[in-house]
Amino acid sequence: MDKKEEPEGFNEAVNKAASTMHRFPMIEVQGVPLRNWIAQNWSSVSAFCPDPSDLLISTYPKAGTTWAQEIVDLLLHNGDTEICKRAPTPVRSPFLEIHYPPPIPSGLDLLKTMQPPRVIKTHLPIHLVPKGFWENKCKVIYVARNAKDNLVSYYHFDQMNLIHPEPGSWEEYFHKFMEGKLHWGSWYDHVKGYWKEREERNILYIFFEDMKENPRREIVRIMQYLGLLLSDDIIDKIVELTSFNVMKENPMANYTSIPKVIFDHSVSPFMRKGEVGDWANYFTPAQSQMFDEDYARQMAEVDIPFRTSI
Ligand code: PPS
Repeated sequence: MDKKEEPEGFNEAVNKAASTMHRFPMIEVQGVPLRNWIAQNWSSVSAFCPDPSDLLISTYPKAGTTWAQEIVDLLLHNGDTEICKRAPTPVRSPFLEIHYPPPIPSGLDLLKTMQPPRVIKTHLPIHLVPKGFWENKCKVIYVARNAKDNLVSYYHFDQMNLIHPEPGSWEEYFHKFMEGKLHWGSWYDHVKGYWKEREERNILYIFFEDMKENPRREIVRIMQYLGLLLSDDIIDKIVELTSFNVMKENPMANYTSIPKVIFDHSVSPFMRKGEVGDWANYFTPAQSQMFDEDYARQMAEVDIPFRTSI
């Protein structure tokens, strides 16, 4: 790995601060629960001003962020495997709002060391995205995943992510999801917020299920949105390199580089299953019915074509 692109002492700082790491509480920012460290640094996140050439990849957590980040990095580097293994995902494509106890570097610290154009990740709902992204007309890719699979994936993640609040039982988590009481708030508000603004703000809105069904088609959509034109062979190569099985084995894309005091992959791997329809292994028929009724209420004002199977 190019020394310059290693996280600026990130792992060392986390390991030194290991005894202070725990499941941090959340504090609401404009009605959205965020980690206390993010909330306490909110003014600097909100003031971040991107370059017009910066690209934002936005998602509700566990909707396919890492997948989209890998696709974009490969597209921007013409499918060059070596370049795309220069650093782990969060270093190649920093996480805008992320903050930890100091002196662990934040996403903003990392962004300051990089020259535009940068590929920036966020989980912020649209109303919390720093206004500079809109003023500078940055491109924004939004990936959405059907609520049931998103919930199941987030449930497993909150078990292995040791700095997120305790997930509790499946039943408890199921209710917290519907009530928007998880990190980054309501899935329903998140997907609706970007959906309503997608035309006005030139947001490329894509679905996890479409990416699974026909990854090539969706990669081409992303390529076109970015104004790139790659050869068919390179596109085929990117389809292969961003398949679940290849990314799961790629240490620069599977989050195994993150210290164990944060991510414990022995509890549940970050690259867990990568499927559509896994929810059916967790939802009881009664939960599914309750969820569907609540979903119909919360999503009544929009018609977003989510699919829970393909
Ligand atoms: S995070 O923490 O919010 O950035 O997580 P995120 O990357 O959004 O979501 C992780 C889930 O995406 C799955 N994933 C993939 N699925 C299919 N193909 C590829 N290439 C791929 N890469 C990541 C990952 O396995 C998580 O979903 P689950 O259902 O838990 O397996």
